[in-house]
Amino acid sequence: MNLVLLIILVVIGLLLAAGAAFALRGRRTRELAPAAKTAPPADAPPLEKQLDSTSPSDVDGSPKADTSDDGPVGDAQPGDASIVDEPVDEPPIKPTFRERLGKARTGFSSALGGLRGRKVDEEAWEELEEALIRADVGVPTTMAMLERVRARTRDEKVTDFDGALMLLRQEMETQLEGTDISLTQAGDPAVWLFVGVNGVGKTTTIGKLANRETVAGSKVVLAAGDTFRAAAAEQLETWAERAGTGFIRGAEGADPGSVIFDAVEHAAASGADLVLADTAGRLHNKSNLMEELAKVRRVAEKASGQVTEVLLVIDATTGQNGLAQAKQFTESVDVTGIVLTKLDGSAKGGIVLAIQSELGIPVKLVGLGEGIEDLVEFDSTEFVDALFA
Ligand SMILES: Nc1nc2c(ncn2[C@@H]2O[C@H](COP(=O)(O)OP(=O)(O)OP(=O)(O)O)[C@@H](O)[C@H]2O)c(=O)[nH]1
Ligand SMILES: [Mg+2]
Repeated sequence: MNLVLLIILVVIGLLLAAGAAFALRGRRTRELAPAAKTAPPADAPPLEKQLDSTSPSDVDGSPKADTSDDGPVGDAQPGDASIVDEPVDEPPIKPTFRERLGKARTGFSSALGGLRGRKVDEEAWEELEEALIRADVGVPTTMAMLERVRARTRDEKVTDFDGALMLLRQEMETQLEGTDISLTQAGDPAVWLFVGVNGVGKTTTIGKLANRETVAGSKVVLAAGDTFRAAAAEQLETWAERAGTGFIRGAEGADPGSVIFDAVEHAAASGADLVLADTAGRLHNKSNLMEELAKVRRVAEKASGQVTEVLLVIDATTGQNGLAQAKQFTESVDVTGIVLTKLDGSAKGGIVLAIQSELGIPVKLVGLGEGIEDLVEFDSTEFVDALFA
């Protein structure tokens, strides 16, 4: 009997132990199950990497924000928009005329570097003469200036070359002093005619000026007087759209004078203040083309406005040839001022001195790039400062 009881107790004990073991196993399986479901595939990157890769700063390949800082960015969580590297809209620092002169400045001023600290002697004078000619001041202007500077050096008993360079600087300032860079607007409307050889920057200059004058409050009309190519009118039209001005064009091959005449009449009728008239680029030594220009001007004068400026556009990179162009154009149309373009890409700023001293025509505007803002008034003091910087 006792044996039977013992067997029953052993069986019950075994059953209880088996039940407990089964219950424990079930609990562990439940605990492990969710983790098994979210486990990444074997080739997936670690979790931090997955989160990082969803951060917007990675989309454009820009560097990620440093979230280790204590500042506001440091509190950001992955995926939070605040960690995006947003570009900060800081107003651009406008470079000065001197800085923008770029090559024109460095060409001459680096040559002067080799002359500083020397004594006044024939060798130094010759090097200076060469530097001036290289900078496109031209032989006659260089000779005339150096003659005056040498005389003063002797009279004032200057023995170091730095002193001589100071006198040259004064000489240049005197040459450029009193340059009248004003552009006459009175004319109801005033007409400014742009002339010059091919590709010097006439149309671009008109675009830049159209913007400048519109911003200053003038009502401007652009006249597509370059009827030689259809693309020329289209180029001017694009500038008119950018600057928000009126625009008049004719058919390809139309008489340029009549297009400008129409533009002036249109400007007068619509109360515009200023007509900027483009013309086709032409070779200064082709007399028929120069005669055509004289006619364009006469026809423009017959309209309701008045031609108050004829601006000859010269490319600074063409050097002394610019002087030859200026001579020829002046003979056909009464040039009132020069626009010297591409001075940003030239080591030959001295052409300014040559033009003013040999022809007496003021350089009124300077082009320093292709952008709409890249046109500045010629500032003789800054120009000379830049050459000697
Ligand atoms: N770097 C630089 N480029 C300029 C400047 N002015 C004009 N250009 C460029 O010179 C090229 C010729 O300019 P345009 O305005 O078409 O010259 P254009 O005198 O009207 O030419 P044509 O109508 O063909 O006679 C263009 O690529 C302009 O962007 C300047 O001041 N600096
Ligand atoms: Mg043009």
